[in-house]
Amino acid sequence: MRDMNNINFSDLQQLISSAGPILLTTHINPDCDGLGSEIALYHHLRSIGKECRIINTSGMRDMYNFLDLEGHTEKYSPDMDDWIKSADITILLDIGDANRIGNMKEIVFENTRTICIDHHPVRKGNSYTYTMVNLHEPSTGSIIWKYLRSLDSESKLTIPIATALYAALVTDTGSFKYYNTNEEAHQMASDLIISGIIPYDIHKHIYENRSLEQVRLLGRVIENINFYNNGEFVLFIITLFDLEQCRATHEDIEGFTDFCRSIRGVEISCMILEESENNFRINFRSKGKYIINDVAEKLNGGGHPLAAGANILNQSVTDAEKTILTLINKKIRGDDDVS
Ligand SMILES: [Mn+2]
Repeated sequence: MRDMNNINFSDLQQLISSAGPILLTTHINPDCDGLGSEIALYHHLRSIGKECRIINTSGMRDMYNFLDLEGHTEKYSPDMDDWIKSADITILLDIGDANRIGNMKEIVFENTRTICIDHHPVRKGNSYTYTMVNLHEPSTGSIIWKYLRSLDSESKLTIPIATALYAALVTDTGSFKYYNTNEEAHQMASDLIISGIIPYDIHKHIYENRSLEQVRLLGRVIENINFYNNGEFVLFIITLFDLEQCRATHEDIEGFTDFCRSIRGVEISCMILEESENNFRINFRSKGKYIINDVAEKLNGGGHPLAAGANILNQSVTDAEKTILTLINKKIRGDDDVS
């Protein structure tokens, strides 16, 4: 995955130190890894006197406000275009596919140099000026942690930085459960705890903060899951109607695909989420017997071997479901050209 534009920490440090204003951003519907990475980097950049802003296409879920008590993250609006045009560099965090910065894409790519920092593979056709991609890192926050440690290995990280990085790490490793959890993940956690964070406080914000609407929606999902391929494949569909009935939002689906994967005998779990009429977000999770990012790639998506996603646009839900059942059936039977 190394290419000519893949930079190392000292390259990044040089780029930052010689740069004018810096824009930080992450993908639409940002998660704790994207937000934590940009917030941690923001505090660092400000501490070295850089002018920078965090501007995201989507707003932030209220439950993540603890990551940004001072309110540095901003939601994009066109009146920010003048500032964005004045930015020298944009650092895109946790976003290997530039399409996932939504309606900021054009202004960012036309006016600034771009650095993609990620642990997902960069999608083909993306034209980042530089990339810092390491597929072996459990989170993008882990890359930021290593970068900050490459600058100063001695002193404690500030509480806002350590909080942001811990949230990134704990969510992307599924609380240190997923296959990507390694020794360094625990070393990073240890370093952040030494820096003064209290893991349980962060855990409470993220995991003991469910809305009633989310629990209602999960109940509906559990009632309506379907099993295929001798129970190895579980599929569930959430339509706009389901969301409306539960008064839930797209944000409330976080963790559902993982939850369904946790059922005994299930190897692959898949969610079809109707994001707007006849447009679907597809999430795949695998327990490890099958890799599924190749399936996601068939749908022009991508991701990690055991956690990937794609979009299916302008199809009926029945057709979207059929497409997925066919792909997964081939994958499980092993008689396909997918793997
Ligand atoms: Mn991530």
